[in-house]
Amino acid sequence: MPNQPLSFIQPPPQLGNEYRDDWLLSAWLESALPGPMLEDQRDMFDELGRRSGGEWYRLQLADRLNEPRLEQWSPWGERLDRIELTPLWVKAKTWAAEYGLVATGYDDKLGEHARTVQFARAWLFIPSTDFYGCPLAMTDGAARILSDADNRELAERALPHLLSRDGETFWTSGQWMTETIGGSDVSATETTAEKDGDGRWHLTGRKWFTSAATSEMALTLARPEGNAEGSRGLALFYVEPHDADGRLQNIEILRLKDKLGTRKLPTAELWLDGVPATPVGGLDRGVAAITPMLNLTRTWNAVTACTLMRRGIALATSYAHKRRAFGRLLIDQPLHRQTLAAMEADYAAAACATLAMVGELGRAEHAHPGASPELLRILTPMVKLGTARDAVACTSETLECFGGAGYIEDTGLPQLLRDAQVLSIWEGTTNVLALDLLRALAASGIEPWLASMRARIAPLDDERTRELHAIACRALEQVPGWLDHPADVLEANARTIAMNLYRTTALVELAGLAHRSLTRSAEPGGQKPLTAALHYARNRFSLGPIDTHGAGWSVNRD
Ligand code: UCC
Repeated sequence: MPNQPLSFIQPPPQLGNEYRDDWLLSAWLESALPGPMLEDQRDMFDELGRRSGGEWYRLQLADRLNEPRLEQWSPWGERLDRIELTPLWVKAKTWAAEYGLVATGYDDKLGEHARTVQFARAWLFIPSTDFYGCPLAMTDGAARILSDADNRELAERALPHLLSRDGETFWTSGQWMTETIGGSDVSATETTAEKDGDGRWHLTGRKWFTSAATSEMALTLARPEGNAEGSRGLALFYVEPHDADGRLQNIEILRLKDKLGTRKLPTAELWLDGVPATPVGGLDRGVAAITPMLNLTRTWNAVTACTLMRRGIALATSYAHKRRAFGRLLIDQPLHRQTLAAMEADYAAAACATLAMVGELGRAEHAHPGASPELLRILTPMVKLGTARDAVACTSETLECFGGAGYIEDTGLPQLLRDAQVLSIWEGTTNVLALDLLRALAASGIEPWLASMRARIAPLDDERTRELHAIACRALEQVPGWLDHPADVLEANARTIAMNLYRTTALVELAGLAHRSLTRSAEPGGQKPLTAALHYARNRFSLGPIDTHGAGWSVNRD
């Protein structure tokens, strides 16, 4: 029997050019970027799309079993603490630099569109490079903080590396926040900062979860001696973990973390034993000082969520054109088509909410007359939490689209779901972000968001998009009712409120894209956003009820 030729071999799914095949991303870029700018960028998008669906995807599959390795000791007893990265990760650093995946966000020639161009490139890079987006996210956050900080010396030292387009000189940055006592509640950070006789600072403590531990620099929090407890007593420090010979300076790598997913990331537990460090700014308000980095890593998190959804859909759609069951291709079976359509509608909605947030980020950073920093502050936690949960659902559905094959490791499919699961945990869990959204709403009120939504739906009141307009209007009418409650009711319902606002944002942005695409193009491709928007509005869009009675929130207290 083993030598018998198999009567049937299932052709695997294949990817094409991930830029050309992603109608949503193309439609968004067409409507968001000025024509000449899009023409300038198109070759690079095309190249990234080709490599993402070809060479990089194949490398990712070939690299499947490789993981970073920690070499702690030499055979002769010398402490080494060296991390060997996976082959794909080693290459990804050069590609990231050469495609300007961080630098483009700071390219003043692109003005308020710099973030859209940057994240469009990242969109294509991320799903084929084993979460190399993680160090890029933190690098972006560090570049933002150092660009804005009043610390010329640090900016002059690090920024040319963080924004380099040359793999040899490009640096990535870590973000060392999490400690055993403080994962979500960072204010409890135990790491201390001490000044020596020469005025230099040294940090001591255990950092429990430091992703990309091989980075050339990191931003981290520590409590200067004598400072008060709580987040205001923390300060933000800059650290270069290695000396000129590439040896760790006063840092021990205790272990690499044994994680459910993102296993190519060398996430480590570190012991800081008097590490030399430089304050980025003042010696207090450290949590507030690091929030620009947090908000950027949350933006990357949302982009990553969309790209994993898109990758799952691309693979499942390809497979549906190759897999025959019950006498027909899957793509010809109405229920399977409906499943794929739902995934695509969810992706389109998540992507529009995310790209709208990215556009808002670009406008805010360039002080564009239409910018609203308050709106951006509201959108960031909302879109991060919503897209993360959508990505987990969509990648889970992806696996089901393959039946048993989706559960088999060497198809490379289970990694999608494992990786997606991190998105709703790191950079703030769903609940932490829902509370952060309430914090943002307490500061600005809901008006910046409501004004933006109203402005976006106004043009939809025409023949082709009237149904979408009506559904969006009904949702907006309910918003004041979600928010008009005492603080304890708001807190208990923060997640429902956040998801309702996220879904409404996603619907409005997708409907807006549908309208702009119809107006611009009479070609059949111009209809796709409308089809997805109608499917989303009719079948996927649902709003949760606010629990004002406390039945849910008093569960299991006794
Ligand atoms: O380190 C990590 C591993 C890296 C992995 C990188 C992944 C990249 C993914 C990319 C995809 C590929 S993960 C670390 C993750 N940890 C977190 O995200 C922390 C989660 N916890 C929170 O977000 C909490 O809400 C805290 C820590 C921010 C709460 O801090 P406090 O101090 O208890 O709360 P406060 O007092 O409300 O906030 C302190 C100040 C306030 O300002 P002031 O002092 O002016 O009143 C807040 O308004 O910070 C302000 N603030 C913010 N400002 C708090 N959050 C924000 C915000 N998001 N934006 C602006």
